[in-house]
Amino acid sequence: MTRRDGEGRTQTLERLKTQRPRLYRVLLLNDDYTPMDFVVYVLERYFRKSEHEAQLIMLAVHHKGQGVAGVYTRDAAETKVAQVTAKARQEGHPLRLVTEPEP
Ligand code: TYC
Repeated sequence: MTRRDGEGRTQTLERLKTQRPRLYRVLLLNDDYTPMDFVVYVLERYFRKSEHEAQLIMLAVHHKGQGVAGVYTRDAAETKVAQVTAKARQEGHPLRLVTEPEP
């Protein structure tokens, strides 16, 4: 942070609180066509989930319509969406992912 002192000089002041970047959720959206195995594969390979965790998340998305694949800084979240969407299209699946800021 900078401000002017009484003589017009610029002062640099230290910030007392550490700045943390805003975090974004990557949400997986359900659809009727993407195979369950592919969603589990994506969660393991791109979101570093165990097979068990990946199966639980995939089933939650299948039943509830959406679910959190992971939480990242904005750049990392957008990169995950781009990478996974590209892989899904390459394999012919309509899988969709979106990001949303953590409250
Ligand atoms: N609903 C899909 C099916 O029955 C499976 C699925 C799960 C698709 C999660 C997308 O994000 C998703 N094959």
